[in-house]
Amino acid sequence: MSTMLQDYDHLLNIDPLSQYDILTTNPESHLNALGRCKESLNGRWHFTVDVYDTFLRKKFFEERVTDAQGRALPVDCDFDQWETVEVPSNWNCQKKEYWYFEGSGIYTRTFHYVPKAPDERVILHLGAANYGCRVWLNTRLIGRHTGGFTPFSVELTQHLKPNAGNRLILEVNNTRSVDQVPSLNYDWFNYGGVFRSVDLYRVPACYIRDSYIALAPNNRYDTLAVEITVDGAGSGIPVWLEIPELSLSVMLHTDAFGVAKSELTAKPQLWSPQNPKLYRVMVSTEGDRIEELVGFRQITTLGKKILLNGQEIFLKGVCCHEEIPERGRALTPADQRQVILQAKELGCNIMRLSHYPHDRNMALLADEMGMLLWEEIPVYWALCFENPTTQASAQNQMTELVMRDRNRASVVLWGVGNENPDTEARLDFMRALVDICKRLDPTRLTTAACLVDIDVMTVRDRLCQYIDVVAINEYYGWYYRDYTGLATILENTKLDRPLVISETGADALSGHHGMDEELFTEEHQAKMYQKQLELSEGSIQGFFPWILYDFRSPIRLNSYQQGFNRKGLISYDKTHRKLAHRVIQDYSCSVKN
Ligand code: GCB
Repeated sequence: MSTMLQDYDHLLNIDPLSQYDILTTNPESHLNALGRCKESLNGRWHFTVDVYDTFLRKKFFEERVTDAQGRALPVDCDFDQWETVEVPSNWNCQKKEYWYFEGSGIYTRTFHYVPKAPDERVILHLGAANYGCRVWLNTRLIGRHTGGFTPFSVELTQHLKPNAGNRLILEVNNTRSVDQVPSLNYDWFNYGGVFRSVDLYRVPACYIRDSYIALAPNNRYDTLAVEITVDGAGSGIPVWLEIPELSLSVMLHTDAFGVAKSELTAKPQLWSPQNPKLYRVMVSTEGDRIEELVGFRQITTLGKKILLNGQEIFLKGVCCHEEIPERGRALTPADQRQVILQAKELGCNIMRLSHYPHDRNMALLADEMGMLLWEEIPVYWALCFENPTTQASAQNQMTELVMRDRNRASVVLWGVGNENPDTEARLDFMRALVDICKRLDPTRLTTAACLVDIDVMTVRDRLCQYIDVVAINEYYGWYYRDYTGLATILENTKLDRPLVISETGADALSGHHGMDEELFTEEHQAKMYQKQLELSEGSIQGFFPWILYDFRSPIRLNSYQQGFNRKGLISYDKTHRKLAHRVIQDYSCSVKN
């Protein structure tokens, strides 16, 4: 009878799924310090889409193998007979039938666990799963995460079976919902699934969970601020930090919270796009050791100027989504390198990784290749700003992003939002995000793409006073045909801090030519950029064309678009450079930094 009730739960007006919402992971307790050995769980996983959430309703994760009569149970589920898909990947790209699927997908695999040390802890780390993810190990629900683009980790130790097969199940759900971040409506494709790496880390009982090192924000360039968090430690545990090239080798001690903090004298060569100098930084405790490459630089503002290492810099930017034909958001390191190279070819010194956190490797590559980054979370258009669930999700995502990338010299801007209407609730919401950035990372600037108030033709978003760099998205020459509006806005906007154009653009179908007043031609797009650059010259501290590549967007429905936003300077397949590409290239060459 009780099994029957599960099938009729909707008649009883209860939500049997809500019981799976209780476990959440604390964003500040994730394993962030990854510069150590890992065991990859990438590869083929058994997979099914689960349209009615039957897996949860019928508790298939309990994996009862036989009943009293010896029958194989559950009757309707047989993990090992499911098809297999590649992890990481977006399920939309795995099979034609899954292209528009929004709902739950279940991934499962087993792995053999052989302990290597008596006190070892095992941590599962996921690069990203869009949007919600629940994790089961050997029939137990052990973790839950929301937010489709940031990493999270779950400790497996307590529930692992040594010297035996262990079953891992990930239930990932990409259903759009009004209280999420992003919400129901946005201008990109909602790829679902586990699309970044899944790894196991073996760590000792006391392990280095996080290590944060940067030039102290004092404008002197001779002090490094370090903060190392040791999980499982009390006070007085020794922690060593070494930077051989700076002849730096110090021993610190943890406080009662397991945190070792200090300021150290050192004068590193400064990182910049022209000289992306990285230092090998080693952190160790008695039983643990991590190593990563870190660059040191200062990013500050002075009045309207943006300063990199004390020198004024104009941000020659470009925006970019994370997408590759046929594979959705599952870019390989070679794809990522190509993206940065193509931004460099355009003459950029900064990329806006819009509108959500891109893969962690982008920032590692940008560090190595000398590209500045603006990173952001999908606080995009209208959200339920007054809703505590939405607030918690945005704060989680912001925390996870900052924690993930605060050692990356390339990252100079944290973006807290994009085109959000100025209301009281939204202002509080955004201020909380700015506070998180400043608390976790006082060394970088904050920004947001603000709305222009077209009634009074100026930027008067109240958020401007809380962010370091004000950014505006404006589409004069496209959504507004008359360019003069741009000149008026720039003239009317009186700010005491830097202003950048964080987006502007026009759709052009790759290879479609015509007169420069004809919409959707490459000529029109090129002309639009010429006008924009002319009109904004001298009034801004940065310019970010929207966008490097065409991208998929189900809200773009005319005959030129057909499911794509065509504002790319380069075609969707990343091969054809449109005419506007040359305009931006020439412009970038002409701006000297
Ligand atoms: C915007 C949005 C961006 C869109 C773009 C457009 O303002 O921030 O996500 O894709 O405009 O093409 O309309």
